[in-house]
Amino acid sequence: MKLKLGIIIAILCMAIMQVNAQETKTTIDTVKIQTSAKCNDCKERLEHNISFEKGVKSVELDNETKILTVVYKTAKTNKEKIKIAITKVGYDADEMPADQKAHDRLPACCQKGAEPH
Ligand SMILES: [Cu+2]
Repeated sequence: MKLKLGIIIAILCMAIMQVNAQETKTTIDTVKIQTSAKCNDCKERLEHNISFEKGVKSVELDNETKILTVVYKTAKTNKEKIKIAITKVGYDADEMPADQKAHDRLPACCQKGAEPH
């Protein structure tokens, strides 16, 4: 009887450990990154490009603040990588300046000196 109970406890412990292991694998985090987006085209461009980044689950740019909210899997990517991806689309990401070549390829109205529209 004692042995049976021991086995049941052991199985339960293993099951709990397995659940924990799965949780750490799929931990989801959210970051908010200030971008230099100007208009709705910028919003679409950023959301479209960043949504294809590895580990990114959802992307949304706030039209008022131009803050990009990114939900991502911590095992696949991190805030630094997401910011680099934003700079490669041609926009500033927090303190990280836009990739100059990518920025210069943007339509003039979407570049940093442009008036918001
Ligand atoms: Cu734009």
